[in-house]
Amino acid sequence: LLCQCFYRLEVLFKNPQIHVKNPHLDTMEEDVLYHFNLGTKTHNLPEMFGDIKFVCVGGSANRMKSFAQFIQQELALPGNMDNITDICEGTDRYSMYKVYFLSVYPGMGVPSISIMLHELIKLLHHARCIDFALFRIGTSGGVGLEPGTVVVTDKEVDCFFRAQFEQVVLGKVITRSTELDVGVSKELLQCSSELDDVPTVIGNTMCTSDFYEGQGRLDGALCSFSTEDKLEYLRKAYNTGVRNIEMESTVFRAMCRVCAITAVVCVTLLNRFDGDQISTPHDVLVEYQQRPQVLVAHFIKKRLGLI
Ligand code: R2B
Ligand code: URA
Repeated sequence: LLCQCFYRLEVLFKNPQIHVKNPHLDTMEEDVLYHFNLGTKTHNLPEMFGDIKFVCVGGSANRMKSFAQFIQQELALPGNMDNITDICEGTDRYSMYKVYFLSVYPGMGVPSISIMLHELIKLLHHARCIDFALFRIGTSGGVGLEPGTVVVTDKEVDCFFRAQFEQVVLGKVITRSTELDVGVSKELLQCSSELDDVPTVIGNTMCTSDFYEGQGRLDGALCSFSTEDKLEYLRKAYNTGVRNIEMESTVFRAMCRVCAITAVVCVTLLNRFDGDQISTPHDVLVEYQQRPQVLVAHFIKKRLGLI
């Protein structure tokens, strides 16, 4: 089974080699991936990472560590995972665990994940990885959904419900699309129907740059709007197809869609029509947070023909 699993890991995803879209990189003698504490001269990146077939980013540092251990167990991969070490521990910025796949904690919010993605995409490029997929797993606020529902993202939208990611570059706004031609969302939805306790829908995910006012919460340190304003905005979001709100998805898709198969899978911790505070008991939240992991693990196992 083990040999079969390794063999199959090679054919998990069909995707050409990653192409970084930066001509300047070719002229550099060395590339230091500063926030990972890795570099092309100091590390043999093809040897360290060349076998990577999928990458999951999201959650928290601890969750991504236990996710690596969970996948190793589920796929019966060899190695002692009790002492798994953080490849980025020299920097304190991000956390990264490797077991034939990468499990990365990218911090919270667009600026943090965007720095991480620049270095991750270059890492996969330098390591000459081919045929792999990138998943964002995590938590979110639900819009009109039962708490605990998993949302597999159809389209990542900004706060104006546009499927795009805007960034200021050299004083000008650059717009990158989050629209996807080939996705795996339907395949993930099918997987969820084969699992107990992973209620899942496909919907749009709104990405914001703030957890409080930016997500229409009334419970931040500042609040500039009324309850009616908040509900009207959430209703508008719902009517355009938004089913959850989080803080990284647009830049994740915009940066990765050109170089890998991608999927965004986030569990909802609360229904934002019912409130803003996350007061669900800790053990219930822990179980919710495992749902995207269970779904992605099932998807991988199915692709590998293990189930
Ligand atoms: C979901 O949860 C975090 C905020 O609590 C943020 O990283 C996100 O996208
Ligand atoms: N993460 C978010 O970004 N928003 C929520 O409401 C819950 C988790």
